[in-house]
Amino acid sequence: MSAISDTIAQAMHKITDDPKLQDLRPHMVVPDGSSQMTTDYGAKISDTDHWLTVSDGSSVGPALLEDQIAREKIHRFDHERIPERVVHARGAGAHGVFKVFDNRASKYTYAPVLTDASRSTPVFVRFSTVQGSRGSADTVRDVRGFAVKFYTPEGNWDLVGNDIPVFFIQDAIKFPDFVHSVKPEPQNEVPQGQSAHNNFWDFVGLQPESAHMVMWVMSDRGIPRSYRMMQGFGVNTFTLLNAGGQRHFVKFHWIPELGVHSLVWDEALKIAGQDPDFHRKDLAEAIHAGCYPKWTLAIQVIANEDEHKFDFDILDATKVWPEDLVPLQPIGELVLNRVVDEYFPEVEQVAFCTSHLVPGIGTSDDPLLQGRNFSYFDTQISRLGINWEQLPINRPVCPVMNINRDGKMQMKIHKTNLNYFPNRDSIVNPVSSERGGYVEFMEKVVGMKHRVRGAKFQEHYNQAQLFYNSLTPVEKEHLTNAFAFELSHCDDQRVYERYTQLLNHIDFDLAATVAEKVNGISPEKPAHQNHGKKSEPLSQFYYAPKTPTIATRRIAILVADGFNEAEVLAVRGLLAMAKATTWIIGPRRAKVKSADGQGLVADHSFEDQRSTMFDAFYIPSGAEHGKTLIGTGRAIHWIREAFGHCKAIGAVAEGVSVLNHALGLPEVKLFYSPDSDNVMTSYGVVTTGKYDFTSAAADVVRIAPGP
Ligand code: HDD
Repeated sequence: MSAISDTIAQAMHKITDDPKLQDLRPHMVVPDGSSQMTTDYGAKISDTDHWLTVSDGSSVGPALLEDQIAREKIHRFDHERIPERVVHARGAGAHGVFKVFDNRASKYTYAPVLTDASRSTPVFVRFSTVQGSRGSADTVRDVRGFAVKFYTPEGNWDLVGNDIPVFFIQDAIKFPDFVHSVKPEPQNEVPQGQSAHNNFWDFVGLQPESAHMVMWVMSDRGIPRSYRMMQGFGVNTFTLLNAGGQRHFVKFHWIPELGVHSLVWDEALKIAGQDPDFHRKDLAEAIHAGCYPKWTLAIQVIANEDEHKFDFDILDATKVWPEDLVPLQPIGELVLNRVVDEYFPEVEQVAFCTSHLVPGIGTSDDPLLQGRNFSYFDTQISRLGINWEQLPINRPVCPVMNINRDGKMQMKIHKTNLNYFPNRDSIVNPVSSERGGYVEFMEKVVGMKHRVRGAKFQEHYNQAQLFYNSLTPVEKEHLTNAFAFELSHCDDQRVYERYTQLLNHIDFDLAATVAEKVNGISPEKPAHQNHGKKSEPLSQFYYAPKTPTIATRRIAILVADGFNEAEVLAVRGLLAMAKATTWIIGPRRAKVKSADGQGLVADHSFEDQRSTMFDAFYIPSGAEHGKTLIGTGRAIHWIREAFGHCKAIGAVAEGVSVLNHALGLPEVKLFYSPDSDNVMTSYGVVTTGKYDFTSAAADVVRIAPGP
């Protein structure tokens, strides 16, 4: 059994005895066909369609306030909404499990969640975008949230990270300014789900510490193909405490099994309109298909005594710890294996706190993290009330016992007359560290009280340069175009001019190109010499999957009446073996006749599911079908658009003629060898004059992930 299917089998098994699922079960309501309708106070309802009125039956009379059933329905409706998250409002979530490979992290920590390989820790993960509101689109250019709640027997541990390893600001006190600047502007609440506006670029232009993070967001990392294909980072520096009392600084990384992949900007823009729920659906589609998204958890560790050995401050969240200086150590894996049953009680009500740590894992003096540790609890009180941790999705799977009491929506009934400590019966007592009580690392702290950050926090461009230098040429081109797009949406000259000047501190060519594109200030010489250093893992290409796979990729099969059905069925079967999903796209969502069989019902038409929704497409053979596609404008546009987005393309015989027609290459015959059955490959397009089932089967089996 392969490693992947092994994990899936384990994950499936664990679902049945997952302690969090058992905890949630009593709260699940499963109506069946015979359920009787009642009010919230349990009285059965005889009529939910007619408000109680005074009427002789032939005309409508005044409505009566006494109608408790109608009033309850309306009251409940009026109060359905709660405040959306002030940032990260739009998101999607799923349940899963986390397991460590072995106890290799025990040199650094005694937290069993990171060291006990016999454990399967249930988790809930919420992915999100930062800027847009709850109803905004998934594929916008933005940072993605990657928040993980581990339900451990030692309490909940929340690792609230992003898909980008650094942050815009160094100190939490600036967070409200940053968020105000990136959110829709106050005078008109424009724009939604975008940072392409004056206020954002004004703020970051005046805050050079954001330069590094801005580079990441303008790179392809800002437009991931899927939540399943992005890295995650704890971003802040945390600490680990081992059984010997030694402390290490740590950064957490999530590495996706499928590799890091992005959309291209034109796709991202179009999908935002064509299917705003693209990422949300993609996550559910993969889990339903049994292709469980999976990440490796890796840690970077720095010994306590080495804190000051680097030319950057390791507590500065605008800096990465370059992997060549501090290597990644893989320690475990996360698998998402269960979709939510209901969005609101799970995804909307899940609430995270960076300060929720379990023994063996600690916070650090990172000034951004310190503020976060205050902010999250506070925001949960405002969104969900002080008893938010009693909500099913937030409740730990271990016993909770203390003298915290009351507050709105208290669910617990404590059977004791003592609600303070100490008390005459010692009903609830603190626990020593030996017996699992949380203890902080004892640290000597001496200093003056003042509002400063350390000297190394003042340097802002070295790592922005390192990131830029590490990109491949195509990534650099995308990044340059992203800057141009964003700055060209700013109409305040001071804003776009200042930012082009700032770019010149990172790279002269980048600044010059962007300045030319947006009418910014063209530099004469570099404001800061680019140091020329690179770090390979900063390019997303570095994280290509170890074993190439097409699992979960969406592949369209373009057909018109007269297509070759035997060929299509064979191709579908082969792609299904490799766990890709195939979708028949035809002139209408109805039966499309084939030349040789019953025909197939198209899943969608060219009009209603555009090429942007797919990773690849294929055009089978079939004389009539080929002629019809050539004469169908929407199909031709479909092909051109997909080719422009560098999609993988396959075609056979008449399918190749369609490609040549659509791409305007008949005289070049780039994709077509009409007299030969050889397979031809160019520009990621694979064509052949005749479909060869045997070699195709061999190809697909070669890349298939499972047995
Ligand atoms: Fe934050 C939500 C990630 C800095 C204050 N943040 C939130 C979420 C993620 C992050 C993933 C969504 C959680 C969910 O799905 O419910 N935030 C980060 C990262 C940061 C960061 C990686 C930098 C390292 N955040 C940050 C600062 C502050 C906040 C500096 C305040 C001082 N963040 C919040 C918040 C939110 C939040 C206002 C909104 C909703 C929530 O907490 O639960 O408290």
